[in-house]
Amino acid sequence: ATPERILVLVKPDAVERRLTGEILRRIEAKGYDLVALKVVVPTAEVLEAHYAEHVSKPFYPSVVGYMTRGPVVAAVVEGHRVVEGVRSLMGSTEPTLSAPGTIRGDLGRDWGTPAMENLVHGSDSPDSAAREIGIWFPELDG
Ligand code: YYY
Ligand code: MG
Repeated sequence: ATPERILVLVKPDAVERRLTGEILRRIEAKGYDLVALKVVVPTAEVLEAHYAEHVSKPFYPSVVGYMTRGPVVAAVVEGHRVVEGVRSLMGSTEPTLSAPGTIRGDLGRDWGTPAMENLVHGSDSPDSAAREIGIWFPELDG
């Protein structure tokens, strides 16, 4: 069976702060494999597909402004129970409340901006991962 996969996005705040290497380092150091990687400025269309569950929420316009302000690094990461593992490495959604030792807890904070700038995205289930990988990496099969 193919090992489990997750879509990871290093978000524009992390790219701006030159934290891409640090974030990917933590994922690789945990023992997961990078199987696809690219730098891309997301379009509104890609974000609408990606954030389908959030499009109608009040914070969505600020998320679009945040996520389209510069490049993101998109990655497909593979490994046993990688969704749970990467979600654990990321920490909880709000950087201020994320545990120390996590990416968001160690490197992120609340900047008081309209958008919650939390450095990284990781799919929340294997099904979400498959859906999101199709959006960001349509050139990958399976
Ligand atoms: O999966 P995760 O990124 O931890 O959080 P989600 O609840 O899926 O929200 C997606 C994305 O939306 C989050 O990373 C920041 C943003 N957001 C926000 O700006 N304000 C909120 N109240 C909730 C989420
Ligand atoms: Mg989510």
